[in-house]
Amino acid sequence: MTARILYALAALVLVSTHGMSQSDASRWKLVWSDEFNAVDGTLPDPAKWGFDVGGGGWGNKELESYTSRPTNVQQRGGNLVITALKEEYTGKDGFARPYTSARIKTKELFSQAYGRIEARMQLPVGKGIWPAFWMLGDDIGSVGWPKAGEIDIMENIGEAGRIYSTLHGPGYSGANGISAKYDLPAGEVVNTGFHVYAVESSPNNIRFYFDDKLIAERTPADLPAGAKWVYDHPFFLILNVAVGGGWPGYPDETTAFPQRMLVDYVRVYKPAKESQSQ
Ligand SMILES: [Ca+2]
Repeated sequence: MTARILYALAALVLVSTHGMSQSDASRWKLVWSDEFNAVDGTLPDPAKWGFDVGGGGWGNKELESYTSRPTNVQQRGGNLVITALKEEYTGKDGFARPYTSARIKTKELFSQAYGRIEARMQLPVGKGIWPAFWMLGDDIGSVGWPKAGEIDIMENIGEAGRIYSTLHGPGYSGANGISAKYDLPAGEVVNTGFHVYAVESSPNNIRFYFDDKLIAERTPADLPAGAKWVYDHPFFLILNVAVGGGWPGYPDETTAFPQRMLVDYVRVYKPAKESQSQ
């Protein structure tokens, strides 16, 4: 066996350990990605990501001010690093808030309906620390929230062995979102290594994955009677680490700072054959 063949086999093994099996890989065609491999200290690529900045709670009674400073968000060591800091910071609104962090989005830069969206991440875990990888319908500017739809691929609220995947839409938003709680296999945690968090969607079907494990499959039958399925249009991507909020609660003396979310990559796929049934 030549070295080249050995190398090719090793590469296949590596691909298969990153959350997508080889049979899955043949089903999907990569259409957008950010590998976050730029020079250490650089901000996210402005051609791919914009910032949400400021405070005010973001509708969730959060405590942080989001900034676009490298101290809160930068590429380093091949990862995007979002860092939540305990520091008093006064934003443009003139209010001093006790924490800073970052929230980036592909709004007006990239959105897609259907396909597979995945991120390989190591999460921060602590009381009141709320990392998330999620999507909003790109018609939010015209129809508003929650009519635009929200797909929360991964949220963590301070439990190292547990994540949530949730749909929000009209009539089932906020605390009434259609949520799935996923407990990791015994002994596994989200904050000491990388895992792949993914969603696969097709008309009237959304499936959430942790590594290669199915967390939940959603269809219009899962919604409250008469509620509208609002996921058959393009969505943009969001990555953030919130500090505090009505759902996760608030930092206490057990919460260490800084808290860092590491994102090795975000990749978006379409079906390899557009006509292929999902
Ligand atoms: Ca990377």
